[in-house]
Amino acid sequence: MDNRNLRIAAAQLGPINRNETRSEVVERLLELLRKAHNKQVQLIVYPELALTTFFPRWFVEEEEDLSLDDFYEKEMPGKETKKLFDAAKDYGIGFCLGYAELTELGERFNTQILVDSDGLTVGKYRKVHLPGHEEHEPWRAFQHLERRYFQAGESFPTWQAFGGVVGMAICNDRRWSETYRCLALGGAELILIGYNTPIHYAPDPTQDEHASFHNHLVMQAGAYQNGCFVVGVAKGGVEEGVESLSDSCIIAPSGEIIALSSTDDDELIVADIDLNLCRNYKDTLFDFDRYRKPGSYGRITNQSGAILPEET
Ligand code: ING
Repeated sequence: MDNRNLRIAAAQLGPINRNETRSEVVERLLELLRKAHNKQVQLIVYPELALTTFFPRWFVEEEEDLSLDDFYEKEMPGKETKKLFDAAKDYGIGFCLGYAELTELGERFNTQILVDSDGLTVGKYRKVHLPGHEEHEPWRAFQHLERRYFQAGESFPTWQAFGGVVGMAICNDRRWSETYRCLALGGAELILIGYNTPIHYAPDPTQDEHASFHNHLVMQAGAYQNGCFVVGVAKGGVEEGVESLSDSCIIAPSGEIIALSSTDDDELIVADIDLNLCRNYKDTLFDFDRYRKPGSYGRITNQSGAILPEET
């Protein structure tokens, strides 16, 4: 079978400060796009919430000089992001971009879009797994109010694009094995995941030292168990005082990391992948149709929490 080569890039971002304008951020995205163009990249992946600082770290009350709505996009592309769409189309480069979406109906989503090389939006994904808490919890060094500021998406769509089948996930989604399996059952060969991950996890600080290990563990496992390439792209560094994980990476269906960032700043990492490598796993060890036993997996969709066995 001839190969299905794709040159893909993870466009990691360093911190975006609260007072940085969208136009200034778009200039950073364009600089990474230019670097990608110079390396003949075909698809560039930006992080989660790539247009603003990670505002769920604050309890934002409506004030005269700041409204929560200021962090959301009411249209995509908007007037600032149109520059990115136009440049990508001129270069013939597809891209994946994470942003806070405010719909005409007033719904709020943590969203990622996939745009193909002629500038048309192929698909949109809305984050399903929302971590953190709903109410202001002042005991925390910083908040994690995604469950207050967003509503959850309800599905894991996939699309035919870039010569294969592409799916998207966002940040906390990558920690749940259901994410990868649902995407792979939709044929996904390439899963694009943006993330903003504080190193410190207030409910259990013993996890902090494992932040980098856990980040790669879940994406490497997801890639291998589903015969997929996975691209994980950070907004990292110390953003408004919060130390956030970088370690952006590109992972092969073997589970191996084939490209890894080395800074906490804006950084482009590139890999040449052959989507046919997915077949090595999907047609053998992880031949879903031959080996999976959905009839035995009822608990996975019938329950949210665990149901313990009777005392013996
Ligand atoms: N961030 C985090 C993530 O799942 C989190 C939530 C924070 C988990 C700190 C663990 C520790 O990577 C988002 N945005 O989902």
